[in-house]
Amino acid sequence: MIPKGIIKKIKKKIKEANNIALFCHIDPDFDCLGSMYALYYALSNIGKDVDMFTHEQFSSSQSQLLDESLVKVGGFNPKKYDLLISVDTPTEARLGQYGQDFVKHENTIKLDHHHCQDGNFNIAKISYVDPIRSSCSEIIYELLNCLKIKVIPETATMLFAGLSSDTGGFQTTNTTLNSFKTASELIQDGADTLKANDALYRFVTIKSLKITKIFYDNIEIIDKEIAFCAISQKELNKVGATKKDCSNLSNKLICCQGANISCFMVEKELNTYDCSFRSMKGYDVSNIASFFGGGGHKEASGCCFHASSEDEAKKRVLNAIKHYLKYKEKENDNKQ
Ligand SMILES: [Mn+2]
Repeated sequence: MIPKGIIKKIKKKIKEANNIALFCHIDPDFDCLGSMYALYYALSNIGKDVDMFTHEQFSSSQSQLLDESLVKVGGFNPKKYDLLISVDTPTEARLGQYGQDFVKHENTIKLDHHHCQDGNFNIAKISYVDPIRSSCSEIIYELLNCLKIKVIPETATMLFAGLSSDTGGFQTTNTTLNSFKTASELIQDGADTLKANDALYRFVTIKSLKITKIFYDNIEIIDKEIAFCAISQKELNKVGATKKDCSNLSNKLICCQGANISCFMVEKELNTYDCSFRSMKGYDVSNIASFFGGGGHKEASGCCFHASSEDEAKKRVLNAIKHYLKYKEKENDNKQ
């Protein structure tokens, strides 16, 4: 439950604001985009002037669900807005090019569900962060209800997509009774689940199918419990794909039998390696990601780092995972 004091503060800020700017994290996923679009539709519907800011072009599945013409990339003028709201974004760094302006602005609200470990996460004047929530979309839904702002069908569809995406289709361990309850209420509010599911799970481009083949070929199981897969720039280029065409693959990697931790490493630019970690219940991969300056959740986290070669990157990341598993083993021994 969002505390009444916070609701009251947010209500006042929204009431007083005419021009509102919304922000999401770099490398945007469906939860942050869904949360941002949901707020956009809801606040526009009550007569506010709202602009959304993002960082890059959408992936093909994102542009299938979201009206890309509604977002701006760059060109943000903080003086134009009397309220800034960030969603699903723990730190200033994750706000990318908007981070500095956001932190300096006098009226800011942060709504998030990331557990903060490192970095400057005290970025807004008013903050509501609940790491127990499956998704930021779940928080936005409760907030709109508490603020008595009508959840119109467009808003409901966006929140359903965010909720479904961050719970891996209501399957990951962060899925709670409240996630299902929220989903059912969103459907009552008119969420177009078919449209959301098509974009999230059914729609696939030829190039992402081709990169999926390479993904399966490259999977290795290390020490019986680490599922690892690397895809190089060369391999991406061969099928005309980018990192964005790989976005769902790390969820498949953790499904390998016996795997407790998975790491999907994509060379997104030359010598720049993007790692996406997943874990089974009881393991915390946000530890490993934060070692490389990244972060996220216990079961899903990510980081990006430079290395002189794929071999070096692989070595470093596997060392970190093995180190964590050893520590985990010791911790278990101590408990017994
Ligand atoms: Mn999220």
